[in-house]
Amino acid sequence: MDEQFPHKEAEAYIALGSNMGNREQLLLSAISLLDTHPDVRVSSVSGMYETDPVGYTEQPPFLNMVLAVQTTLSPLMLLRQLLQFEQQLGRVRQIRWGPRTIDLDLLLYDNVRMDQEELTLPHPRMMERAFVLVPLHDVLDYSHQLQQEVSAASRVALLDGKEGITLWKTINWRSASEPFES
Ligand code: X6L
Ligand code: MG
Ligand code: MG
Repeated sequence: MDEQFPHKEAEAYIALGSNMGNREQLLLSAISLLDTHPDVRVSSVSGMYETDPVGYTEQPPFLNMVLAVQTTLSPLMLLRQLLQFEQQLGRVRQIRWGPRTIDLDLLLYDNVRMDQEELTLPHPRMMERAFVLVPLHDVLDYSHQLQQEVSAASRVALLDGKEGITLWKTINWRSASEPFES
């Protein structure tokens, strides 16, 4: 057993998006920041998808992906850590729904349901966003109660074809971060 955390470890899913600067490097930096945090371990990484912008469409295409993480942080502490990492990676909030170096959204935290001003779980709009559902489908734990719903919705989104989502590349996070067997 390789138990980094002794107890109260939760599984959370985080959506990443970037459409400014070196998008791929920004996503990789965000993964690295998360995995380096003592109370977070990145357990699974989706494909990296290039996606047409939605909401505000007059902006460059995004790279989007989703991570599964194991964490001992509470949902609110995890959210605040994500916002701090956004700052660290140069996020400046200008136009609503506008271009950003990095966006880190907390989608799911175990089976927690909460509706507070600071945080709503599950993410209230994730089921409508193919750029979230398709990568989430890559990493979602099959034991999760939402899996069937996400699976169906992402299949619809992909078959639909009009969503503008293409696989950009696949990265092997574990082998990239642990290149040598010892
Ligand atoms: C009508 C009104 C239809 C608003 C859609 C959808 C607004 C998504 C905002 C909407 C609406 C959002 C990303 C993005 C944004 C991203 C891609 C948002 C916030 N973030 N497009 N647009 N990837 N492809 O990460 O999600 S802005
Ligand atoms: Mg977002
Ligand atoms: Mg956000």
